Amino acid sequence: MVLSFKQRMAELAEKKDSNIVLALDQLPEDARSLVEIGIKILEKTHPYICAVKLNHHLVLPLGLFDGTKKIVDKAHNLNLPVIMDCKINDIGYTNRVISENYFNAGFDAVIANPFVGWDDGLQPVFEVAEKMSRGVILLVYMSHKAAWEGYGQIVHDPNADELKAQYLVFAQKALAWNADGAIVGATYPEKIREIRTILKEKVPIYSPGVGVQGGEVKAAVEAGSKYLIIGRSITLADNPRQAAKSFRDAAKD
Ligand code: O7M
Repeated sequence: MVLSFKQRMAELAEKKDSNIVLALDQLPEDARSLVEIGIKILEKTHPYICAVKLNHHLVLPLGLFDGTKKIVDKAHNLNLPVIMDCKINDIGYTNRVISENYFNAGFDAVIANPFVGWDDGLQPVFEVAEKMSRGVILLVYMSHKAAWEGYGQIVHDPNADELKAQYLVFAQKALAWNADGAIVGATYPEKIREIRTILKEKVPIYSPGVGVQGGEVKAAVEAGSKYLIIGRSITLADNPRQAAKSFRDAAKD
């Protein structure tokens, strides 16, 4: 039986004793190419992380089937799944093409925005992911300062016929659509706690925002984050290996 992305992540996190997802975004300035630097950081940090997340920082300059694929292949050689943080947010037809391209380039999961809804929105993304045994992770509450403007607005929930915060409706969608994960900023532990009461063990919470953005490992994990997405505090550290290990150890404690 093929394991779902959610199951693969849970197994790997346990096997590697780490819940750190490395955001391979901004890399230190160096005479070498982005691919070489990215691969070097993976070689240094891989014992202490359970997955890698790429964003447009590398995919735009490197090209999807060229440099990016080399990084994805390297991560796979190190037994690390790779998540594409493309925040899919378009009509269904376009969303299908976006997800097919990322999955064909080897990505194990994509991140999508539930704002576009299901019908002719994210349904095709979930269909492609299921067919190709990949994952879909949904944004539920972002880590930045203005997150309240969109994710925190009060909306009418037609199912319950009541007013509630947008992120609570998104958490319910993550559950109903059987998403492989939900993104909730580590900068808002109280939101993690609230969303966790909806998702329980069924949809794991991935939290970016630790370190540079001000979020703390302990507060996020205690509130219910299963995975921590960490970028600059590792990639730009003097010693990325040591930084990854410290975050891994702090999360374990
Ligand atoms: O640790 P950092 O701040 O250097 O990097 C955090 C990464 O997580 C970076 O790739 C951001 O684009 C991403 N991110 C957030 O910082 N906040 C969010 O709310 C959501 C994400 C993200 O990963 O979205 C899926």
